[in-house]
Amino acid sequence: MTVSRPNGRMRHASLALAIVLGVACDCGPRSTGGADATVERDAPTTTSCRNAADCPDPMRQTCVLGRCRGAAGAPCTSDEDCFRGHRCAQSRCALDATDDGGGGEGGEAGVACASMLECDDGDPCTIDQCIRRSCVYSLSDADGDGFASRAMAPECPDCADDEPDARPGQTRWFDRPYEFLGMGSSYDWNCDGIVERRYLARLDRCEDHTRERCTDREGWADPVPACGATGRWGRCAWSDDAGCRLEVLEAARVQTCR
Ligand SMILES: [Ca+2]
Ligand SMILES: [Ca+2]
Repeated sequence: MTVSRPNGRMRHASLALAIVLGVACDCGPRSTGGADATVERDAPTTTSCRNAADCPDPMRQTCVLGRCRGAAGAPCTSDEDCFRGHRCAQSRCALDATDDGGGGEGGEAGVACASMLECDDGDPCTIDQCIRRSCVYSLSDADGDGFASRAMAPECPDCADDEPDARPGQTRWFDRPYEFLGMGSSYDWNCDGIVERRYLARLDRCEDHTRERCTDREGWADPVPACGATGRWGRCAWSDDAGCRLEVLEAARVQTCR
């Protein structure tokens, strides 16, 4: 993922918006300069950018995925040119009265402002906006699970902000990995940095056991499978005729992880 770094606040806002939009931020250049540096020929309604300084109104706009998007008062040709919670009306972004303004749950207003550049709560896990002349700070939580995306900063807890089941404290076990932003997959569903397998017990060779050691403790008859893989699950069982033998309880148990 490539993120241009015009300055701290603009970069913060760009990345935050990319996360809110549920896409990876690739704010790299789309054009090399000259007369076409700010407007794409084949998409005249889209203002392209490398950072907020390329946008017509950098006080109200920031660069998200190579496109200028803005707050209330910023120039626009469609809703796509405006922040979440805003609509494009008469070529200017305006707050959408039917929306909560993009603050969402946990949004807080207070400090007076003229632009989003004046709003910074110092928390890397929040999106800082200037709405109706007040700073609004809202958690960068695109999937709505109550945890901010780790893509914002390492201290933000959500390891996959486009997958609500992947979150800190997740107690369920999964037989499939989640994908994150097209960069790979993981079974770390509880975001603790460790992939934990649920079933670890292994059986020794049942045939080697005496009657006393031929317990009915259950376990894998094969090497402990990787996450999502299957193996034979069973126990050692005694019979006077055959001695200690493997009794397969499940021919293809799935290993689950988190
Ligand atoms: Ca989240
Ligand atoms: Ca884990």
